[in-house]
Parts: sequence; structure tokens; C-alpha cells
Amino acid sequence: MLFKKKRPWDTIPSSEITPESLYVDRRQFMGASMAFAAGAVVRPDSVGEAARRLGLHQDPEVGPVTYGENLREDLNTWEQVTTYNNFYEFGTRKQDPALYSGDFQPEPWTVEVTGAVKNAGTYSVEDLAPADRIEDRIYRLRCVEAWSMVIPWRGVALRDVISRLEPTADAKYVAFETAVRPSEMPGVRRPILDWPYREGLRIDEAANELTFLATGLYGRDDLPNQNGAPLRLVVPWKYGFKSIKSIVRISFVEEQPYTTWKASAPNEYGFYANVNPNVDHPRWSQARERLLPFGRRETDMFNGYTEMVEHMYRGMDLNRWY
Ligand SMILES: Nc1nc2c(c(=O)[nH]1)N[C@H]1C(S)=C(S)[C@@H](COP(=O)(O)O)O[C@H]1N2
Ligand SMILES: [Mo]
Repeated sequence: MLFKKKRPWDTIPSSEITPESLYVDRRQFMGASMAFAAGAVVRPDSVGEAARRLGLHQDPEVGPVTYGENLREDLNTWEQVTTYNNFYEFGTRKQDPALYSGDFQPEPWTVEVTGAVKNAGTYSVEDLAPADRIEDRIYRLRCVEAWSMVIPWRGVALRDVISRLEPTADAKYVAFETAVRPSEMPGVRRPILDWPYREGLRIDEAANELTFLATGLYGRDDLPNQNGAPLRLVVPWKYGFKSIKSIVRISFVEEQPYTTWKASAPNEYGFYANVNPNVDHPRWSQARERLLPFGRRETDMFNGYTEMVEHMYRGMDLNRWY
């Protein structure tokens, strides 16, 4: 699916263009994304090879992917996106999700929709993300640990899903839950976090045009297990922990819901968790970030998406911790 014009989320500034010295080093890694830059239907070998080596897909074919005007230089490779992950259900090291999610079965899958919503019920992934609503979006992902990547997702706008589910006037927040399967997820056999992993958004944040439900990656129709198969949230202006993976329950609720990281360390992780270079984590600065694999950059307010999200936080002191 090719977009005719630049859309509001294609907003990475041109200052982001990788310096030449890094660019040369990165060339071998960047084969796939440079091919996308040509705007053609391509079959990037490095993507397919990385996928094969990881045993993720039989078919290495990749369809057309669109991109933001200046994002292409920074698009992380398939290998980076699928081997450097946070998914504590499979372990706490960055390689663990790729190494230990092989037994996870994302099919068949159902999502329970409950609470203050007209069309409560049990849905398949295809119900929530029908083929004719699927689009590709490239977003920056900024982890609270001060690293970031640029990732080409495939999926549906959450606002689209929400409007079809028809929340009632009592729905002030949306809560999400990840699967808990001790036999398939080695991490949940240990009390690393208070399982299930839970996250939530205010209803207007959930309905923001940027909020995305990803079902695929890098032009593919499905997600690798380590990235949150078969469907995960992507909230690009918030720290990565808000982007909850492998969702089995979506609840429309009246009160701010329980969220895992906030509950585990309320002085370190907030409910809003908007990317904010001016408010440091108690143990490290958030002013800068490592743009994987080799970059360094200043962190942008709202991760660069201010224009599309700041209206939701009028009246909130942005120099404060939330
Ligand atoms: N269920 C669940 N979702 C999760 C996590 C997790 O540990 N469990 N980690 C979060 C964090 S901290 C980040 S940075 C992103 C990472 O997404 P990625 O591995 O696809 O890049 O997933 C988020 N979603
Ligand atoms: Mo994160």
C-alpha cells in the first residue's frame, strides 16, 4: 500500500540523517532499508536471510513498505528489530525473546473485549484487524532505558478498532493484558513482574490517530513472537513499555487501570510515560538516547510527535513526572 503524500506521523527531522562515517559502516546493515528508499517493491535479501536464520518465516518475500521522508536513513534492520527486544515473559536479556519464544503459539488466538463497550465479546485477530484496514507505518520506538529504533510496522489504527467496538460514555480508559502461558513463556514461571503484563491508555490517547495495533512487521503480515505476536500495541510518543505485546484482553474502564511497570516501581515508571527529555528517570538522564545500533541523538519531546499529541496534555505540567 503506497501513500501518496507525507502523512502527519512521518515526522523525523532531517537532522536525523546519519553522518557519512556511520552510514558507510552501516551500509551492510542498511541494504534492506535503502532498497525501500527507492520506493520499489523489493525483496531485500538481508531481511530474508536474517529471518531464515532465526527460523521465523519460511517465505522471505517482503512486499512494498512506505516510509517517512527522512526516516529511511534510520530504519533499523529486520535483524536489529527482532533480536534486541524487551519481552520479559521470555526473559530479561535483550536476546532472550528471540532465543526463547520459539514454543509460543500465536495461533489460534482470541482477544476478550470487556467492560464499558457495546460490542463486548471474543474476537479473532482478523476481526480486530481486518485485511482491508491494514496499513504500514514507520515509527520511532523510544525505550525508557534510553535507546531507540525506527521500526516499520504493519497493522491497524487503534481508533478504527475502537470505533467498531463502540465504547459507552463510561469508558474513560482502555486497559490491555498480555497472555500468561507458563509452558510457552519461560519468564512467567518466575516472579519477574506481577503477571499478566498490563498496560493502559486514557480513551483519547487510545483514539489518537497515532496509536496503532500492530499485527505485522517489515512488510510482513505477521509478527515474530519476540515482537508481540499476534498483536501488540504501538504508542510512539510514549516510552516503549506502554506498547504492550501479545494482547489477550482489552477492557474499557472508568478508572485509571493497573499498569505493571507503574505498580512495580511507581517512582520510576508512570501511567502517562510520555517521552520527555526534560524529566529524568531517577537513575539516568532522558535527555539523550542511543539510536541503535551506533547512533546517539537528543531525545525529542513526545519522541518527535508533539504536533499530534500535545493537545491531549494541555493543563498538565510537562516538566513534572507522570
Ligand atoms: N507483554 C510485554 N509487553 C512489552 C514488554 C514486556 O516485557 N512484556 N516490554 C515493553 C518494552 S520495555 C519495550 S521497549 C517494547 C519493546 O518492543 P520490541 O521488542 O518489539 O522493540 O515492548 C514493550 N511491551
Ligand atoms: Mo522499554
